[in-house]
Amino acid sequence: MFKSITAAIAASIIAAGSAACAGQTVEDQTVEDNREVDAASDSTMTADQARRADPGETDMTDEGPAEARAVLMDPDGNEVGTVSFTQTPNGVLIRAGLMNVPAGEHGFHIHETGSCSPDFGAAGGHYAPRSNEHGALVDGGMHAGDMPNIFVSEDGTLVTEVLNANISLEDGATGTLFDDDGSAVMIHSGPDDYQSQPSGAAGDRIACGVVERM
Ligand SMILES: [Cu+2]
Repeated sequence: MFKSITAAIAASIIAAGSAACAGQTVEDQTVEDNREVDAASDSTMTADQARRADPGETDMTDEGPAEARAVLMDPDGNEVGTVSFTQTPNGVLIRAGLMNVPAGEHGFHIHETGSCSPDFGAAGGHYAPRSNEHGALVDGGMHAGDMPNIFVSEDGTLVTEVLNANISLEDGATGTLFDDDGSAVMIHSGPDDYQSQPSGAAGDRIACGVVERM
């Protein structure tokens, strides 16, 4: 926020200068610019929230990763898409862009270990740092890594977003994807039923990607 106020003040100085050149009164310009500064002061965002809400500034900080990415591979080693993660004040926004995935409904999870080799079993179970049960339909649920099913088009593509409020990209946070052994994204052959233990009876693991800091 300090930066935006500073920018507003700097803009006011420049604008005042050019207004004077253009023959307008400097006084008029100053009233208008004061309004800008007031508007910035009225904001209830904390400086930290403001920084995170602005992707342009997020990359300039050194307070931990705000973005991450996983490249998904099928069991034959072919790339089938990318999943990107962006920290927000309300959770992690996840965007998946897929291709060459079988059409239909698929379970889509964060798994507990950041490994997809020698096979996708290396990713372990669902990421569950709070030891919840599996599934949104279950009392005592759900795993932090549980997310809604995805629906892939007939042509094998999908672009979708989901906000996961139970995970974080921040070091040391409960639910961080960057714990000691990392995390992986998984797509299953069938849908998650949101209640079967321990993983929603979603079938085989058909795509896996290790979550990596950006
Ligand atoms: Cu899974």
